[in-house]
Formats: sequence, C-alpha cells, structure tokens
Amino acid sequence: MSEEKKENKKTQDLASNTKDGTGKTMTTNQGVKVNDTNNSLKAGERGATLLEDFILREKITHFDHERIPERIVHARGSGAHGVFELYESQEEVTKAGIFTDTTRKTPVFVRFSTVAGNKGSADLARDVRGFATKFYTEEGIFDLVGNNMPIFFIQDSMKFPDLIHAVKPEPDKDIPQAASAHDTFYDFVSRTTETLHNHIWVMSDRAIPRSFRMMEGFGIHTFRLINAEGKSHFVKFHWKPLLGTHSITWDEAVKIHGADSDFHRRDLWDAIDSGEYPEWELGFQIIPEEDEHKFDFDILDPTKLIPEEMVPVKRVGKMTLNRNPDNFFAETEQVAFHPGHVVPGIDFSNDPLLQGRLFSYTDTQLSRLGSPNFHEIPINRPINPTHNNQRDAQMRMTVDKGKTAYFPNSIGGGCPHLAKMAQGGFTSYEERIDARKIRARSTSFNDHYSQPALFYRSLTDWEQQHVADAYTFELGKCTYDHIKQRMLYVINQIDNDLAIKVADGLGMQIPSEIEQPVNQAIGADADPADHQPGPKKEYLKKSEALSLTHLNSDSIATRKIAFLVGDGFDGEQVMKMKKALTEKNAMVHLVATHGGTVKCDHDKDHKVDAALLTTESVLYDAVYLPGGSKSIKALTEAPKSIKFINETLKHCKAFAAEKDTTALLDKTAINLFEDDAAILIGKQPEQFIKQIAAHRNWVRQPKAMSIPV
Ligand code: HDE
Repeated sequence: MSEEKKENKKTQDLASNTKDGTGKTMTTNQGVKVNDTNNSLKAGERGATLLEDFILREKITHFDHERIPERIVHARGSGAHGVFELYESQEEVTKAGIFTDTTRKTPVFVRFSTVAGNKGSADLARDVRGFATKFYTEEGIFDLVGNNMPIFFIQDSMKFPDLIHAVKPEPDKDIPQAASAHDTFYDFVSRTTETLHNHIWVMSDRAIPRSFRMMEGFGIHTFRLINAEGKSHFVKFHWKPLLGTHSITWDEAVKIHGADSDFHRRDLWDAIDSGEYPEWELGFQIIPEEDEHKFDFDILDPTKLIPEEMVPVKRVGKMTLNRNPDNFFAETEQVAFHPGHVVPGIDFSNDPLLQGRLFSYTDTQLSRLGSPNFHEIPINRPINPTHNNQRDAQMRMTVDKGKTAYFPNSIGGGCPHLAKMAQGGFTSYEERIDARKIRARSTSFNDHYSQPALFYRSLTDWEQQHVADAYTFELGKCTYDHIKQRMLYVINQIDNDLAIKVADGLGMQIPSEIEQPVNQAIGADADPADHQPGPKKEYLKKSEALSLTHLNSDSIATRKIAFLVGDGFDGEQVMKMKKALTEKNAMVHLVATHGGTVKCDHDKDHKVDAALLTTESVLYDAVYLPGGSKSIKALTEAPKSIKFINETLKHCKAFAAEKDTTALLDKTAINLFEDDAAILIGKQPEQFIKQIAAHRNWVRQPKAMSIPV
C-alpha cells in the first residue's frame, strides 16, 4: 500500500480490526488450535455425529447466522475508500473544518447503489443510483447521502413507504425484480404528479450510466451552511465526475444483464485496482438566506432543482477513490449512512422530505445491524474520539470505565464535559419560526410540470428519443389501460411532442381529459382543487447542465477496447494501436475466435483475454479490427464476430478497422453508414482515440436502429 494511503487516518483506524490469516494457524473463535476442519466427531467411523463436537457446532452456528437483513432500499451496492481535499477555504459560508482547512486530507468511504432491486439483482436496471459519502472529519462524521439525480419523487417523507411499495415487486407474485415497468408503480405515479420530475429523469439515460465513475451526484435537499459568525446560507451539494458523464443504451442494458450482471461493481473495482482512481469535484450552489423566496419554485421542495444557469455551481474540492475495501461485508454491507450525521458548520433546512429522513436512517440500522451500537462497527466509527453516557445494548464493544453514566455528575468530575460553541460544540441554527401546527402541503409545492418540461426541453434530440422510448417500454409493460391513459394525460401536460411519440408507440390516443383530478395525494378533508399542479411556467428556455453532453472529458482512461482477432492477425498493426491506446490508459482486450493463445502473422503466441463465445460487444466501449487475411477469414467463419461488429455499430460506438478487412466488413451493416465520424477505416489511432473519448456518435442512431441485432 502506498505511503499516502497508509497515512489515511481511517485506514490506520481500520487496521486495528483487520485480520490476515496468511501464514497463521487455524483456531476456533475461542482461540483453540484446530486439528481437523473436514470431519465431524462421530461415534465410530460410520456412526452418528456427537453433540459434543464444539468445532462443528461453532462452524455451523456461525454459518447459519451469516446474513443480515438487506437494506429495504439501495440493497445492491459497491463501496470504496478515498480522500477529500479542499481547494480553498470556504469560511465565508461555513465553519466546518473540511471546508475551511486546505491542509486536510479527509478520509471518505463511498457507497454507490441501485434503489429498487434486491442485493442479488443486476447492475443495469433502469433506476436511480445512490451516491452516499461518509466523510471521517476531525470533528466527527459528515454523511452526504445523495443520488445521481438532483431531485426526488416525493415532497414529504410520509409518502416514502407508498412510493417504495409501488415500485418494488408486486406483493402477490414478487415480480418484477429491480424494474419499475409494472402496473403498481404507474398506478402511483399517474396519481401522484409530484413524482413526474424525478420520473422523467429515470426515463432518461441518467438511469443507465456507463459507470458509477461517470455519474454526477447530488445531495438533493437544500441544506444550510453556517459560518463562524453564525450566519446561514442555503446550499445544494453537487458531485461532478472528472471522467465526464456517460450512459449506455437500453438495448445494451438489457444485454449486459445477461453478459455481466456485476458490470458496474466490477468496473469500479477494476479501475481502482489498476490505479485509475475515479475523481469527483464537490460543488456548492449557495443561496443567501435573503434570496430564499426569489425563485419561481420553493427551494424547500425536493422535487425541484435550481438550474445551474440561475445559481452557478462553485467547485470547492476534489474526492479521489483510491482503495478497494478489504472485505465486502465488513465495510460495504455494514456501512451505515445517515443524512442527520452533520458536523458544526452544516445544518438542515425544513425540506419535509429531509426532515423525515432524519428519523429513518438510525431506525433502519436498528433492524439491519441489530443494535444502537452500530456506530462501533469499524467502518462506521469516527476517527476522532467519542465520549458520552450512552451505555450497554447488544454487542457493546467499548469498555467504559468509571462510576458515572449520567450528567451532571460530581463523582466523575463532571465528565465527559460539554463543549462551548467556540470550542466546537454543535449548536443548531436558530431559525425564527412563527407557525401553526398543521398537517398539510405548502401550496408553493404545487408546480409539478414546469421542471419536467424544462428537463425534456434541455435534452439533445437523441436523449429525447431515449426518453420517449423508455416511457413507451415501461408503459408497454403495464396491463391496465386506464393507468396508461392517465400517464399519457400527464405526459401531455409536460410535453405534447413527447406524449405523441409515446401514444404512437403504445397504439393509444392521448385523452383530452380524465375523470378524476390528476393529483390524489391529498388528505381526506382537503379540497382536490387546491392541490392540482399549477400552470406550467417557463422561467428558463433550456438548462444546458441537464443534458449528459454537458460534462465532457478528453480522457479515454479505463475505457475497454476489444481487438477482434483470429490466428494470423497483423501483429504490427495490433502493437501500434495497442501502444497508442494503452499510453492513454485505455484497457485493451484481445477477443479471439477461440480461447488460450492466438497467433499473429509472425507465428508468435498472444494471450487471449476473452473468446468470442464468452464475451459480448456490450461489455466494451469501442472495437478495433486489425488486418491479416487468415485472421479475417477465421472471423468471417465465426458468426458471432458479425454480431459483435453490428452491435458496436448499432450502439453508436467508435469502430476502427484496417483497410484489408472488407471480406468481413461486407457481411456486416457497415455499408449503411457513409461519412460517419466514428467509423474509421484505415485511419490513424489518434482519430480513434478522439472518437472513444466522445463515447458515442449519437447522430448515427436513427439509421443504427434498423440493424437487426
Ligand atoms: Fe434513503 N434510505 N430514504 N433516500 N437512501 C435508505 O437507509 C429513506 C432518500 C439514499 O449506501 C435506507 O441505511 C426515507 C432521498 C441512499 O447505505 C432507509 C426517505 C435520497 C441510500 C432510507 C428517503 C436517499 C438510502 C435504507 C424519504 C437522496 C443508501 C438502508 C423520507 C437524497 C445508503 C439505509 C447506503 C438508504 C430511507 C429518501 C438516498 C430505509 C424514509 C431523497 C443513497 O433508511
């Protein structure tokens, strides 16, 4: 491990609990050396097993209890360690040490996740991705528990169980797994119009990212930052990936499900393992208190984003993920995040979704991790010392000395003592409140259509097409016509062109009116008329930052490129292209007509990374076809190679081939495309590199859709 990683205070802290059995003798949990772990103790060689066998009992008992309940949402995930470094002090807005002290390297642990599927589901489900970061700061834990989309489905925590019950598998048959394309979800969405903004993001390519490393992250809620003078500013947190934002097509997602259901988890692990550390910059959108009511929407409403054109994102520091966990269960599974874990300098707003979350996250750990002592689990404990009068409970690890577990006390010298605010004691922001206790939704939250419409308008043509296709797919899986009709009605309120495309795809008409009010998520005594979505406003024509094309990167680092070869491939061409790509830190795989080794035209053996039979084009970012007549002949006789190339073309990826490859290319769909910037025949590696960095040539899409693979 590098010196830098060893210096990470959380890594040092975890070391006291890390065990390595290499070179050690096996013992029982009680420390007794084990002589035989293969045979139970029996009454005679062929006799019954004896209850006395404490070695067998311990081994089986531990195994029987290995599982803990999976997370009720975000069950499937992947984690990594890293570090956060601040660019310059943000003391004008916050007194938090991580945001004022530029000399610190704050340890972090991040967990990415899908939301709806269970722990064993596939990575490429169309879904929101969780993006949860635990900062182990000198002043305690700060958790930024966000998602890869800047808004949420609902406005009040009270609706969360309804939302999740609607999207999870239908309770009678427990189907479908990790999929929102079913009746109960759309029954709920079409009646709860506040969901429409997050929902349209889920219909977009944001919901099928190429990699966790290529997604943005958002804290969603408006939080507060508090400076040393006690002044508060509202803030929205953003993570911006330095690799840019990239997605894949739905057709690829469906195929990746079968080809590698661990695609995202493997991608994160492999990148960190090979030293290609993913990086994100942390951004603040700062809103002065006095501007709270300046917007056309309520900044406490978590279904609204603040367009970056209205309040720019200031990048304040960088997070680098540089170490894979040693143990998935101990770290990634047992890590417990909580949006209520804040440190002095950070505080909450009255966002009613955030307020409910502040209850939920400790509560859920009590059933998932089994005890209020979950903060003592190594991955969860802070790097600064903790002292208080909380005591006992299941699995208590700390041995608290002394007679007193109460405050105030004189016997214990009044300890542990309190910290004044000036000494770093946490004090809640003294917000002025003058209100009636009321169970209601603010009418300032009533605009349900303006921002979904802004999002759709801000997308490129091809992104819009993907959204229309996604709605058509999802609603096509619903069985009740009245649900589809309500959905068409509300989509039409967002955007008429979009609704027409979806209606055409479904073979249905857009209803001009529906029998009940659209929004039914109201109290029994409320007047429905007061809670219908307000008129669509257009306070911004477009927000460039909402399109995936907004964050670009020239880097091809960690992109996976397949070199398609058979015996007799042109070794010099392959060496030249491989050198050019790997110098830019791309990963090259020789994909051959068979496994083992494959010969180049100089009769030299090269290790095959994957046989055509065992891999799929969807696992790669681009494909290169070198020459060599024998190799091309072998590939021509392997039908999978034609499918491989056709899929690469269909998914709008960069494809480079040498000139003497026409015997194979003529059997593919390549002749459909003339002057395609990302289809390069006999061109230099530099041009290929440029196209790989661009990720996709989406202008190819309309024609590419006609390739029948
Ligand atoms: Fe969560 N959420 N959530 N959530 N959430 C959980 O906590 C909950 C919400 C998010 O990798 C659970 O430890 C409620 C918004 C992430 O371990 C649970 C409400 C956002 C993760 C829970 C929300 C999130 C969770 C399940 C509405 C984005 C995974 C296991 C009031 C800002 C963290 C657990 C990880 C996990 C409750 C809404 C993000 C049950 C009640 C909004 C990334 O406590």
